[in-house]
Amino acid sequence: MSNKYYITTPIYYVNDKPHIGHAYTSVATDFIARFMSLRGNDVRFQTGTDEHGLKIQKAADASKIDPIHLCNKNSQIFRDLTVTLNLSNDDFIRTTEKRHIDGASYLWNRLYERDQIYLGEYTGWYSISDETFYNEKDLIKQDDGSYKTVTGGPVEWIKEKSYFFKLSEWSKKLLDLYKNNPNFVNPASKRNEVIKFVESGLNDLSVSRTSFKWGIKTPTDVDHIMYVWLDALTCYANGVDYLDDSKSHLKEYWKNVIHIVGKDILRHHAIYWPAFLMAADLDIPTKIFAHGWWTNEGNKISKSIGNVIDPIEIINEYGLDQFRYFLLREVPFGNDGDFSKEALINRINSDLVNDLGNLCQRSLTMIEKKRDSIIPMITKYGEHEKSLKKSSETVLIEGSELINEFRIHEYIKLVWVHISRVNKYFNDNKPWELEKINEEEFLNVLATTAEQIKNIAFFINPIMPDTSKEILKLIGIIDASFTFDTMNRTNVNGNKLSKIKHLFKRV
Ligand code: ME8
Repeated sequence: MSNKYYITTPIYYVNDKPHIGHAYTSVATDFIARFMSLRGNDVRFQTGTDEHGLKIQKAADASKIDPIHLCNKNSQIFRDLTVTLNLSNDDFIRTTEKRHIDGASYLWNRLYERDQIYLGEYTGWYSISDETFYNEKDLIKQDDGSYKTVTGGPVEWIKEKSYFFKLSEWSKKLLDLYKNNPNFVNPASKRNEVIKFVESGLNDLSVSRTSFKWGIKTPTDVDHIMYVWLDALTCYANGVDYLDDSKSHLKEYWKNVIHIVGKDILRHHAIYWPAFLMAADLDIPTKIFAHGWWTNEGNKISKSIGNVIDPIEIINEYGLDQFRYFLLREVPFGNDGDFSKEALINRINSDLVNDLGNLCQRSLTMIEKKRDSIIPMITKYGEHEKSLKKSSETVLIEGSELINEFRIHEYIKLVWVHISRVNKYFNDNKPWELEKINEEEFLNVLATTAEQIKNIAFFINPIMPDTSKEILKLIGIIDASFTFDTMNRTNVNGNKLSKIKHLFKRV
């Protein structure tokens, strides 16, 4: 099996302002990408912006500007967000780029040539806010007789000429796919929802529009533009040149594809996307993971309530790594979560300041003061030192298994169990007393603690990449390549510390 992995996050709708959901999808995907690199996989990570559709055309019309100008401006806001969040993405694709338009057209042609697309007329419910067609049975009836989607958006009745994709013909193949690859849709609860939806019967899918212009013209009929989801989903394949006939080396990444998405867009990724690909005789992704949604202090986040959480404000107030840690640690990946400042502050003060910050501060300051900043040598592996070594190895082995199952918050818990063991080792050995009675033991405790601080810096790298670098810098490691292999080969004994400073501020 190839060591190359392609990890993707959904491309952001350029019409919205960045909110906590965008930050969450991206940071969680970044975690997975960084963790897999850490354990030696060759990872490619892509994000980008989704720029077509009626919503964008309407917004551009309202501001009397060309849609592409609105897209240019808003896409840059999201590109800046990837920097603010310290994402390790290799690519940022825009659906208005030529490579994307060419790829989407390539897929359309393949579907058309294989007789998977036919011309008809669409009459039914459409939600502009979700850019999604709905069956009446999947909508919620309001007191005034109108309908709303589960995400709360209004729907309108539309009637227009449209090309249809023969989705109904793919039900059996899709059900076989879920049955034969139980890990295709994750977590299991979401897989069951997808299976139920497909079992309830799939209608053919309207895949083109004629009532507005802001989209990719279908290559077989210039009066139609592609349905925005057919267009957008191809961004994943286009980022690695999969939808063209070139000999690009990036195509190799299409062998192991992991899509991380929010639960609201699981249907598009777990049903439409593999159906399009299978119908075009193309390879499908390996895994799809759907994460939950965040609420704000117990309330659904919505523009109309005005309680949208701006990730940049939180980062400015509390710090980036604090925010990343909170997002990943607070909620089991796959579940819904509630954002509250109180919960964020608790995590910062207890896990970051008390546990991790204090460990580094106390032990390294002792090396600074008592050993002129030179980390001593480990001279003995007694029972306690061996058990710390074992605890660290457990993080490596069990951690990797947990991440294979996307159990991010449990990995973090495991790392924190290790941190508390190192803290306990330091406390129980009382180096401040040992110094006076047994110098060799004293130095061994400092050296062992520093060695474990190095390991911890690697373990936290996918969660808090800046803090990870900062800790390594403190113990004299600069420009480390972030792999567990480097961790195992790097020795800190004899290193000179750089000037000690607090890693986290108590809130
Ligand atoms: O869906 N909590 O883009 P998007 C958690 N362009 N996650 C949330 C959230 C919340 N409150 N609100 C949104 C799109 N998200 C499409 C994707 S991919 C080919 C096209 C998540 O900008 C949402 O689930 O509306 C999605 O994963 C991501 O934010 C981007 O949403």
